[in-house]
Amino acid sequence: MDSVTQLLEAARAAIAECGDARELDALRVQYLGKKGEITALLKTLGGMDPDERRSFGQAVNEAKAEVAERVNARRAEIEAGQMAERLAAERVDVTLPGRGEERGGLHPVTRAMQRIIEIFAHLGFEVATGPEVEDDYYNFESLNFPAHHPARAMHDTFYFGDGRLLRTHTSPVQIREMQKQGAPIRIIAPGKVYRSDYDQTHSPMFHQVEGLLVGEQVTMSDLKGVLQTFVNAFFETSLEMRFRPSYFPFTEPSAEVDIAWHKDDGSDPGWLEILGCGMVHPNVLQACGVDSEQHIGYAFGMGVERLAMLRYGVTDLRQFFDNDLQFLRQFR
Ligand code: 2U9
Repeated sequence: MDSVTQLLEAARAAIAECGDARELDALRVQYLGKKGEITALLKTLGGMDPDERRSFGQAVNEAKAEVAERVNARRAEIEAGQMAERLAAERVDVTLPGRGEERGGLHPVTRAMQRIIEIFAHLGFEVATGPEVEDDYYNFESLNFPAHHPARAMHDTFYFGDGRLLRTHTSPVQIREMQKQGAPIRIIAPGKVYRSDYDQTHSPMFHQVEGLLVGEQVTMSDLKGVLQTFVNAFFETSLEMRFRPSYFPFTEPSAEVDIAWHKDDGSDPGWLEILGCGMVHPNVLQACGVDSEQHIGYAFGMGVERLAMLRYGVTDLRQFFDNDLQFLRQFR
């Protein structure tokens, strides 16, 4: 009987002192396991006479029940303590102020693009789009670029090596559209274009809006009138504008368009090139199945980043592509 009492006292003390779930389990095995101390006492019952066996058996069974109950109670305490610790550590103060929300805004290039499209839409032009991956025929050949002509080199084309290329202008969209619709036609082609070029005023990807109008009685002064209307609307002021002779394979005659521009620094106004244009070359009309004896057209093209730089006073084109929020927030 003394051995039961001693064992029980030792077990009570050990369980009470134990503060760790794993140690507690070791104690459970030590006392109640198959090879445990209480189990060992029960195994001694066989060699006892019936009276002794009854009283000793009862004492051991009571001890067994008490140890089991104390282990369970202690386990519940330990778990409750752990939960309380976790709750304290992971406490969220729901009264703290939130991080706040900020209103976004359209990218300045997107805004300039939308402005350009809206102005030409008012002038009756429909928007046409097409693939950015093109081939030599649609990007060059149909646009009257002779094979091996230096004008191709001017475009610093990205080639895939399998005959495909990244379009260097949105003109292929208009070729495809003219092949589909024929004449008369009045479209603009906005979109991304690609040229292997990178500095303060050039980026390998930029945006263009090109325009094409083909009809039966179309003159270069119609073209000039439309472009004058456009620049006045885009810059929201009456601007002096001039055509300066130029060369593009796809237009003849061709012109670059300058506006009289007053810089912010108060210096004298100078001529600033803002777009290119011309009368569509007869070879281009023929490539689209349009009879160049009966039809005539004009075309123009502009770089959207360049117009956005002028309108918003941005001096380095690369700022448009840096994703610097301090820069972008100015346009919200
Ligand atoms: C077809 C026929 C003719 C589109 C044109 C320009 C002149 C032009 C430049 C402006 C700045 C390209 O982004 S830029 O470097 N573009 O000067 N583009 S005429 O002529 C076409 C287009 C399609 C079927």
